[in-house]
Amino acid sequence: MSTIFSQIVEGEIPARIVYEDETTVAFLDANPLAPGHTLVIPKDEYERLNDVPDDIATDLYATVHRMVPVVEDAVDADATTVAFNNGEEAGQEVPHVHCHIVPRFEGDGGGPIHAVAG
Ligand code: DGP
Repeated sequence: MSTIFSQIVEGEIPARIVYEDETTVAFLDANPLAPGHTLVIPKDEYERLNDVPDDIATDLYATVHRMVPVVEDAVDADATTVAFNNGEEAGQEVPHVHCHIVPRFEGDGGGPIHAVAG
């Protein structure tokens, strides 16, 4: 049974995709903590960061690095919280590695962990 994020990669369920290349995809979070909240995933299914091969980890970071300024500019954010919930006990709900890019605004009141504590 493939994850909900694999179904997005396959186009089986809709998502607001904002970037895609050979190995990674970025799309808007369906339950955003702030406007513009974006997720970056590897197209292949890995449950945790620990499972991701080096070359895909490099691609994943490259997409995160590329998307951070795009997301900030899109919603005129002051900053971003960029984080992985890596494992169930850390709050990971979807078992397909994903990086949260959460736009942050002056005075938004969310601490660094609170911002991704779904
Ligand atoms: P985490 O708790 O770190 O596993 O975050 C999972 C995130 O995934 C959560 O912020 C909501 C988001 N999400 C869950 N299902 C869907 C979906 O079907 N589509 C989209 N775009 N986002 C989803």
